[in-house]
Amino acid sequence: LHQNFLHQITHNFLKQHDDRIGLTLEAIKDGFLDYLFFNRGTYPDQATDQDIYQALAMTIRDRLVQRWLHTYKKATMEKDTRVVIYLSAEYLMGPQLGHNIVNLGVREVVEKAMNDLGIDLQSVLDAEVEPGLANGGLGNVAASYLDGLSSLEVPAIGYGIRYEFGLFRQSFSNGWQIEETDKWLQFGFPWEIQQFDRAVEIKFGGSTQRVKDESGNEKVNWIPSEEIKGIPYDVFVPGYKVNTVNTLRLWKAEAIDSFNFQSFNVGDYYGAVDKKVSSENITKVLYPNDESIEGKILRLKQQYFFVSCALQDCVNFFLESGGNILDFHEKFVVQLNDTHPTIAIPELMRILVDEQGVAWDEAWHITQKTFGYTQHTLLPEALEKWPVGLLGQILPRHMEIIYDINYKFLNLAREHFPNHQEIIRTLSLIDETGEKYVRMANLACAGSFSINGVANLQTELLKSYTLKDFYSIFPEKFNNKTNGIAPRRWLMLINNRLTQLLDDTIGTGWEKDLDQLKSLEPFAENQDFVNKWKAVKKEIKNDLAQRIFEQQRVKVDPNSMFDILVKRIHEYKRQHLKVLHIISLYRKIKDNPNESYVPRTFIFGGKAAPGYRMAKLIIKLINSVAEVINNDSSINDLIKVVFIPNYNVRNSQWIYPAADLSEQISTAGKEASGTGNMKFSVNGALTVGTYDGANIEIREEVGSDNFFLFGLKADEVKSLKESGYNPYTYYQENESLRKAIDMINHGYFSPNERDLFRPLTDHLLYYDEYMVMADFTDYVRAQEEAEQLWSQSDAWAKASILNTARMGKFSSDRTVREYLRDIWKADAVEINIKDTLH
Ligand code: T68
Repeated sequence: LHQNFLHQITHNFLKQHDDRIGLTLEAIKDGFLDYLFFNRGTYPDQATDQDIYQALAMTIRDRLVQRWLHTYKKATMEKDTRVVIYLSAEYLMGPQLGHNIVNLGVREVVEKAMNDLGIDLQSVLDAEVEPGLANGGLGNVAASYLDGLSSLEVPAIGYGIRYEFGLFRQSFSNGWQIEETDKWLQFGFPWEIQQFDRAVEIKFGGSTQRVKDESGNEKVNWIPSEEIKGIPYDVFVPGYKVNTVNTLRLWKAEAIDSFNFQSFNVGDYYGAVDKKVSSENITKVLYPNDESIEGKILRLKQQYFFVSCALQDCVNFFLESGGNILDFHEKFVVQLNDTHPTIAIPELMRILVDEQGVAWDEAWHITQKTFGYTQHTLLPEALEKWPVGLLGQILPRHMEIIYDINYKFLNLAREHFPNHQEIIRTLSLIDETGEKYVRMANLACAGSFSINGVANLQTELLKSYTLKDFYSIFPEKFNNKTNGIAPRRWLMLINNRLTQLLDDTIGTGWEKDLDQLKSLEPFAENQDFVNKWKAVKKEIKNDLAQRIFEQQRVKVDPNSMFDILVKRIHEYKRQHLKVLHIISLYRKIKDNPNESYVPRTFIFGGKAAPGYRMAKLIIKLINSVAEVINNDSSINDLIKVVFIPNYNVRNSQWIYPAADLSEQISTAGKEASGTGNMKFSVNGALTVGTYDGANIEIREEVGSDNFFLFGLKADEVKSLKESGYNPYTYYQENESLRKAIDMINHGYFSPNERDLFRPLTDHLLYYDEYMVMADFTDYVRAQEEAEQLWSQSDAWAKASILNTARMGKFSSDRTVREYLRDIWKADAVEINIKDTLH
């Protein structure tokens, strides 16, 4: 019966094939009007922006369903197809409509379809509320690697959490950051499909019990105190102009109905409702801290929740497809995006040993062959650890397993380091220096076959400091995978003007093979092309200037140098170094009004973690400085300062293409890689940056003439610190630095509250952990170098062209290929959409 039914719908389906999923102008128009009428219940002339967006989104989604179904089937129903599993607590997906239109290769036809109906495509794209499922860079790489895997036609599934509230929305009140809930789901998210039949159950708490099975072997039972359900929602991840559409499967927590009934029967209605609410809390909100951890029970529950959902899902479909559990690691490779999903290691052990009856040593072998671990940080405070008591209370069985892993691991470590008790203590999965903690990075290193950093310098620093002892035991596990960015989103989609110019000049093909941009190099010498380049840049800057005026009523001059610093606000990223530079420039202009200056627009964007006081004070300082400078008529609009609120993917898409100068000014040895640096440079911005993270590799590629380097190197930072760093001496010795700090301290930017910024300036003068003071002089020198080049506008344009031309290395396709070659070892699988439905 089932087969007949399938044939029937297949037949009907193919009959209507072109109407429903065709990519012609007519098919897209029809699909759109159909959705507008039947799904949104409206006519084109009465439709709201949201109606139009939703109808077009559904029309595009229709074109992905068949491709997705077939890719999904290959990945899950064929036991021999190797699948890359990506586990990440965050995905920075960005707006989906424009991206999916680009990847389907239908940008022009959709634009025409909309035009024919009197609709401007850009305004439709603007109506999308982007999914707020990430803090920043770490989520961005997760999203771009899924895009890369799809584009390279490799079957993959990303697993994550469907946070109901994403990263908070930022606004300013009197210059201070205000956080509001991000209700990104309130109009519905047209790109997801709920898969109720693949729900799984997740346990928490309770205790364990040793029992004997039928054959007399001891086995462990976990008797939980709480059980909830995980419901998957699938988001499509189409590759660029290929049939592969991979799956991002996000999990939502729900209560198990039976719990409610039990309480209801004894009359405790409110108790039952409480239970339901508290289970659903698990996936309510994304924790807004990047680069630091909050030891919240709910966060640990989130981590375990999605990881257990993911592994159960994989085990289920592998066994359903006839796979043998002992081959788990042949079917899957599971990449851990930082330590957040590391509880997957004991969870897989639990599933294998307790549920599948695999012997411990064999299970450990499978586990170690399954996981790869990516490390994204160099900050000690970002290394996750969980109190043993808390972990044992939420996950009693996992705590036992971690102890067992540790026991065996430390025996191995002792063979490498006999009589080195100190080293054994640092290697231990348990930190026993005070309150006991589980060190998640150590667990990740012990339980995976690959450990990688995200840029050369970071990987080297991991090997020689952070994970030094692991490196001496397992040198073969360590490797570097320098981050990359998705060229389809970060160049094609966001910079249509430049894309047209590139296509007209070097032809297409570079979108899938970014190294082809190299053929742009000779055009840097061609005056005609240089003029076109400048004209395009000017138009893009006009667009941004207009947006800034509409949003903030600040007039900025598109002919000025757009000098941009956008990223999370953090002391190590040193937004305050930039502010000191701006203040000193402002002072200089006021003191010497008759000299000539390069007109500049300083643009900031970025959110501060809500509990990070210093970062919030930095935001207030930037806004206060902007207020004073923008309203000072004596400086003739020579400089302007703008802080664009609520920096997110959508806003960033306007910002990157418009930049002349990209600020990448972290203290050397602190930024693991950075990816914003790549987005700027590929769009033709020059970088002023420290010798840190991927800046080093960008400079190597684009050439030192086309990059303004400054500041201490990582080893110099370290030795200066060791030799006793005294920031106050820089204040004494550098007049313009002193004047800038004095202006802040004298209340120039906070006349009603002179001491407002004292905590910040005191910190700089007497502590300055991130060496802002030490790098100031050289930073100003690099800025002056940038101004000199800017004054020769053709030379600047040439350097800008060479930046774009030489950024091929930083395509995420290159990074994904390296992961595939060295770690994932999975092949491309062609998805043939004609035959599979039969
Ligand atoms: C970033 N890390 C690195 N973390 O800072 C950046 N952390 O250098 C690198 O380019 C990027 O990862 C990609 O490799 C983050 O973005 C987080 O967002 C984060 C979130 C929660 C907890 C800890």
